[in-house]
Amino acid sequence: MSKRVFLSLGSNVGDRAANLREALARLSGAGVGVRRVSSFFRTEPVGFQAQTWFINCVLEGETEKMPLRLLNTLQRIEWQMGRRGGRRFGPRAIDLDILLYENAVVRLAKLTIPHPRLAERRFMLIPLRELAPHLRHPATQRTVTEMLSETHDTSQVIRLKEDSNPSEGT
Ligand code: A4P
Ligand code: MG
Repeated sequence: MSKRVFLSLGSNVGDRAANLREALARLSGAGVGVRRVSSFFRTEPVGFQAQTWFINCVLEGETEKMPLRLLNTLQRIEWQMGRRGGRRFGPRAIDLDILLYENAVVRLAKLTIPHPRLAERRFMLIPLRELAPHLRHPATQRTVTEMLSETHDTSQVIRLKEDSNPSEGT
């Protein structure tokens, strides 16, 4: 039985939009069917102000993988795309996070689903709203639209006109 998942993709090193596209292709080749992809957004870094702005998007996918297997797949792709540790919240060619996995609530040392910072991240909520505004957080029961209107995050998230035009702006 395949499961519906929402994944967050982010990059702030190199050709950021190309990195997102490469990750989407690698996911498709690794057992994560890509159903829909949000627009790409230029996003102000959250956590470290000094970094280059990110490009973020969210995908709706379908997979047979159990949550920890899926995490493993994401980490393998991050590794293949040149992520070699580095500081937490620091610059990265690609960061792949599991936002939602069906209605599952998972609390393990290395995996929390829904993503623990989903409600505090406009760079996750705004792309997610494009795909699923009425989707509910399985623990808080808030919809994506509600989480956005309630979040304290004020960082900027700007939709790119074309996902092929990553070079405009910062
Ligand atoms: N982990 C736990 N739950 C999950 C989950 N649902 N999905 C664990 C993915 N991983 C999860 O992640 C650290 C550990 O989190 C993993 O080993 C996994 O076992 P990481 O990717 O190695 O490190 P990270 O990304 O630096 O930390 P983390 O916790 O993922 O941070 P965030 O909250 O994702 O923030 N600003 C903008 N504008 N755009 C961004 O994309 N990203 C971050 C990272 C900070 N600021 C940003 C952005
Ligand atoms: Mg991460």
